Amino acid sequence: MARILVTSALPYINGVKHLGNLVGSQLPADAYARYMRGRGFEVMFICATDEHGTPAELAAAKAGQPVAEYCAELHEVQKGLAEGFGLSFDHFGRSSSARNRDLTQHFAVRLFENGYIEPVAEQQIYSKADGRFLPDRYIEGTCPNCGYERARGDQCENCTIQLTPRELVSPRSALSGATDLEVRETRHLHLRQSLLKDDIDAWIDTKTDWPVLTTSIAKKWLHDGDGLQDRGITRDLDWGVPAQFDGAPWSGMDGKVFYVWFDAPIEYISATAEWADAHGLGEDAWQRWWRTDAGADDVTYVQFMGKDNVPFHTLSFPATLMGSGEPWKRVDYIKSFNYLNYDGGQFSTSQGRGVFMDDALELLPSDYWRWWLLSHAPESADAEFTWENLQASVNKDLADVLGNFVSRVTKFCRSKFGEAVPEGGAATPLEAALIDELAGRIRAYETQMEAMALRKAAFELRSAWVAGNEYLQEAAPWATIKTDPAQAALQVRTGLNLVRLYAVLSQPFIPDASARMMAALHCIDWSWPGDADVALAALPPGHDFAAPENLFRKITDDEVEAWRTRFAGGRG
Ligand code: B3M
Ligand code: ZN
Repeated sequence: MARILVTSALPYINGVKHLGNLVGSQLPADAYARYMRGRGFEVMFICATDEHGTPAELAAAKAGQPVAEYCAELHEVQKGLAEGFGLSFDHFGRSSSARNRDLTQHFAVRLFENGYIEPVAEQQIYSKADGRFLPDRYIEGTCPNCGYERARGDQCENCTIQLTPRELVSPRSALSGATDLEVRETRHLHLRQSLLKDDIDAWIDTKTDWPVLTTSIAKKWLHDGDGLQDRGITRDLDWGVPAQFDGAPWSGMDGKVFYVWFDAPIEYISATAEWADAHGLGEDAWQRWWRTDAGADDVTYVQFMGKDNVPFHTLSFPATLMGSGEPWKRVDYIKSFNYLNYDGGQFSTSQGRGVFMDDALELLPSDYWRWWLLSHAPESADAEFTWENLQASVNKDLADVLGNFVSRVTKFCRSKFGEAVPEGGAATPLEAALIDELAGRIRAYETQMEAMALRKAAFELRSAWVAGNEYLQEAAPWATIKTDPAQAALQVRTGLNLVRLYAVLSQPFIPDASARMMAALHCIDWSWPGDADVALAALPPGHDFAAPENLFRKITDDEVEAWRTRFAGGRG
């Protein structure tokens, strides 16, 4: 049986993610993984927190915590929120794991041995007071462009101009404020990506089915300007994977760690090893997903990410894998997303603007958010979140269409036939037409899900719900029962089977509601519908159920008003 490896871009550790982050990687990856499991594929769905780099150190400093403690805490927070949103990771790892340290160092050694990593001497700012080299972001001074006094060595936050530390007027250490800075020579490891440019280019040319958003970004980086550049992959930080270690074929990297974008994608692999460790499994349990010499040739590997992450996944991570000269599985398909905007502006973590995962779960059940986000995913262009739009989707699609259908069918059955599937007469052209329509919708839904076209898939799913409502409206068992009880019974039986069908189909989008529908039906048969008519016979006459409470509630105008006001200010 075919196997599918799904990875979501790793959420950065420095705080709770907003809904724009969620819909750009983790959530669509989850819908896809759930769908593929539903279709019977063996799926490995991997995510992790991305924990290294200056933003982690700075966030920890701001929180007044040691960075390791901060990361451990935020990992648990993010893990809890992922569970709250029903994200069905097989493993949610940590890029700070021992597995990732070892594997990152392993790749670096292999790349060095193959000539793709070399130590390069650089001039860098050293702070005597701090006793260390300072990364660009750790140097502050006056912006030569706008005069802002707290510009950073990489950028001025005030006028956004890109800077180098040496351009700052009166530079000082952001750590200690020390001004006795001097330029010293130091060595860094460089990844010689330029040597792999043609290989990467040729590899991307084989990916003719990739979205244009993905390939155009990759091609731009490969060909614009000077083309693919060699990159420094070490930094002067304490927190990260140490660049000097036992068995390292170089010296002089003491006090340095690998650049966060070097080790983060390696964590996709390491997290799968962490999964094996967590389940007491051996090396081949994870290697069969990742090593083509251990069977990973059979694996289809799909990555989900926001468009800003594409260069790292199309160029530098493949360069790491290729340059190792080892048989690592490379990505087969990259699904990338545009941005979700918030009420006329951008979601912003630094400004606390928009709705964050914890806020969202406090307001409404996760299915409501999942449905809105996935059915409005920023696929072909940026998308916009508004409270009215959320309200309209939830109230119409979930409450009026799906929820109302489930409620009408189950409650009508209970009042007329009791809480068991009634026997009923023979199918009429009305049922035949329903089956026809559903068959088309189901196949279209499959096509869209397989293409990871979430908006279109959501449309087909909703259309399938609508078809059931229209059937019920036309069949009108509440009228039929007065003249032809057997016919009414058939209509109700069809309706109850539709509930099961909807539970199975909807599970990638609204897993909690699906589970409640199945629980109400006392059904554990999640098998995917092959033929629509067979699927509508899954619950046989006599099968008992219990009419569920309302599946969804409506969002009121007052709530919309209150939430808009509450979230206007940012979260401080
Ligand atoms: N952590 C994405 C970000 O926070 C970055 C993804 C890493 S994927 C290997 O924008
Ligand atoms: Zn400035």
